[in-house]
Amino acid sequence: MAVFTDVPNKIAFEGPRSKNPLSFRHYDANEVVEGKTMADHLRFSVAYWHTFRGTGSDPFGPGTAVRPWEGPVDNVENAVNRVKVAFEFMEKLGAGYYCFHDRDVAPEGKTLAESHKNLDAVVKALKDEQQRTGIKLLWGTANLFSNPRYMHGAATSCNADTFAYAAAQVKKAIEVTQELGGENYVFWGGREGYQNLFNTNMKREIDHLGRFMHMAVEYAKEIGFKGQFLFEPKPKEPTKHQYDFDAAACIAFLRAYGLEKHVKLNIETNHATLAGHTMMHELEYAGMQGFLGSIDANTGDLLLGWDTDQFPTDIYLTTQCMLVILKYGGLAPGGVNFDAKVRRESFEPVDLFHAHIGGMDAFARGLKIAAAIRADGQLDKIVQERYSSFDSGVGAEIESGKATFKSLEKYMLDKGEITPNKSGRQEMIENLINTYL
Ligand code: XLS
Ligand code: NI
Ligand code: NI
Repeated sequence: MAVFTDVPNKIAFEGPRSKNPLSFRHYDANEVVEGKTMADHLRFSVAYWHTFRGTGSDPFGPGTAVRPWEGPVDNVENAVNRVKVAFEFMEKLGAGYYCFHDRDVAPEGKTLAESHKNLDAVVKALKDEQQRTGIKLLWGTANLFSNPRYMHGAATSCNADTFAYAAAQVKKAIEVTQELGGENYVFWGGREGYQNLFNTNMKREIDHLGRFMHMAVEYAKEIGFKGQFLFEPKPKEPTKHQYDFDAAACIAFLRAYGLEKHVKLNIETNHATLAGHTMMHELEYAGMQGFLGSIDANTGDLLLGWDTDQFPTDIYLTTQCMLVILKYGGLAPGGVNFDAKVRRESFEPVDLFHAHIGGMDAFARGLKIAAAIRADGQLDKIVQERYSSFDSGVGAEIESGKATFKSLEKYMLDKGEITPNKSGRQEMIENLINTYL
């Protein structure tokens, strides 16, 4: 049963002057930028949870979304039917990848064994559709936050049985990710944090999280799962404080627990802004430390204080993202996953197309603009010049480790005063960036 009958079989690239809202104006999958196709740079992925399971509910009311593929009961038969709808959507859109949590694709059973069985049945359907369409799994993950058993968290729960249940669930999720050829596996903390420090043993909880991730790494090795593990920073929501606060906190955690060789980061825009950072900051921080793995592309509403998960349409934002991503050599085996949902008022199925088309076009423009900035080289030159005092003389001695406090004191006593500072030229640089937009 085809669902998106009012949408053409393929969303086509029609160029910037197109008046057709169901076309790409900028995303041309085969266009080559810096020696690679746009499709290979961007590796767009659809988030199963938002796009096929999102209802538009919010704390003030139930869902509004019209989703003809959601039957009255959530059973395996319906889940398998939904798989066909999902692949119809992704095929028409021309996204090469998708991502899911175990519980997005298959209903939870009454027992763990039943849940495993449900998942296996749906994974079979996913595999068939992957083979039919060539669409691939960017990453899999486990939902360790919706079921009431995870009220205190999963790997950081105060209840050892909850830890055990989460471990069993992640074991299975890694297995199905491997079965589907998933290129990555994501840990997002869900409820791994605290509401109140008076009842929390933070040291024990974070130690448990470290142990949990080691078990995952060990199991992956045991079964030969070659995908990249990713850790997704988020500072708060639903908890007051999440242990995976931001890129810096996640990297410190991975290093402290000896996981730095096995896990990279999945950086999400709205999580960056919740942490009081920009997405560019988070990408740069992860990139400079060698931890840039993948991104969850969305955006928040800066007037609202929560994870609104909107589709990214701001070209300034996508330009900043692509500048940093190109600088660090791209995202593969990661990609650009739209961890984003349509607004509650955009309740029709076709709105899902408008949303993804907008996000893909915004990233295509960001990619082209970033490539133009890099080709022009002015920005690079400004930054290089800004630090040029470290290229030779005393600066080079500082960087190479040759200089000491003693040698620098002698140098300054001889010299007397510093070489005059130069302007940071921030406004001029901001004007320069605008000339490429
Ligand atoms: C929630 C997270 C979540 C992860 C996957 O805020 O972004 O969707 O990406 O568990
Ligand atoms: Ni996310
Ligand atoms: Ni999020």
